[in-house]
Amino acid sequence: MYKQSVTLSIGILFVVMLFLAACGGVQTASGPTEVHVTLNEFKVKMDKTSIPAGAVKFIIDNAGAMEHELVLEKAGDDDMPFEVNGQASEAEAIQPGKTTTLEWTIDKAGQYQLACHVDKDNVMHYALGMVQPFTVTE
Ligand SMILES: [Cu+2]
Repeated sequence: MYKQSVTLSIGILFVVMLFLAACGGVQTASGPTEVHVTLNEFKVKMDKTSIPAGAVKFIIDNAGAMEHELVLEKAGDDDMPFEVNGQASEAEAIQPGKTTTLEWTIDKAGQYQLACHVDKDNVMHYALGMVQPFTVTE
């Protein structure tokens, strides 16, 4: 009787471990956080403004009539993209009607922003409101 219940307990434990392993697997396979960004004259719109730290994929749609760009930077900065291995956290020269992506890993929680720093024909997009702050959580 004792032996039987021990065998049963080990069996249940095994099933529980399998279940936990499966859940962990789902989490690691989920990939970067996807954020949809829409650019317009003169706004930057995000479908979410709070994301967890880690890999993020911005899917950027230029729905405006002008060329725009998108710079990922610290909140309050003015055209200060991050740089890692010679790569900058920005997508430049996005033509009207075009969609592009920017993938980046944000390790640190804090306040960031997505901004357009195109300054053409005396039109400073950033000054006209093309900036959207967002929060990165732990
Ligand atoms: Cu712009």
